[in-house]
Amino acid sequence: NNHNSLLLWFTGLSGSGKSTIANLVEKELFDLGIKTYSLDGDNIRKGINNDLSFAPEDRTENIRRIAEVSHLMVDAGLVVLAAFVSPYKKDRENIRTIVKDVNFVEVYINTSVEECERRDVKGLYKKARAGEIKNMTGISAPYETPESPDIEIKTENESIEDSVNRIVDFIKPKLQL
Ligand code: GGZ
Repeated sequence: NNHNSLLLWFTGLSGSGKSTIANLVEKELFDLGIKTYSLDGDNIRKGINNDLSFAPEDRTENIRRIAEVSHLMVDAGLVVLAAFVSPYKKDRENIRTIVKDVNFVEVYINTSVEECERRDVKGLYKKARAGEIKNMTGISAPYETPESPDIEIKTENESIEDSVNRIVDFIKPKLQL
């Protein structure tokens, strides 16, 4: 059990700011001399999980595999930052079971679906409204709100700098610096 490693898990809607915040947290950790690795849709859904869709059972399998991979990476001594919609409560609870003995921090990036749709960085909400994408979280698929995340970030009320600092301050005591 490595005391310099942990799993930081970001959950929230598409476009909520998970990856943006995770990347800034990673930068801060790098400056503290901590070895990190980030997992997100870009490196996971294009690789190991390229056989999975956004149907509920595939999302469950997506999260399960990511939790297993994260467990290995944390075991290897890394701080792992995982940014996935992870909309189902039972899937998020399963992460805790899978990584059991390692430090696990759940960060809920709470941005309203209205705001995510306004931003629509990738044009996915527009496509979902047009019926071109099915199972779009927040539109045609559920997002089950985390009830007791370790950290909740309301991106519409808090600056990104403050959010990043709050996360870094929360995990610092959990690491040997
Ligand atoms: C939600 C979708 C969908 C649907 C494609 N629903 O903003 P993004 O683009 O970069 O992040 C979203 C990503 C979600 O993949 P995850 O692996 O995080 O999802 S889950 O945890 O639920 O398995 C979005 C894009 O993929 N995307 N279609 N229908 N997000």
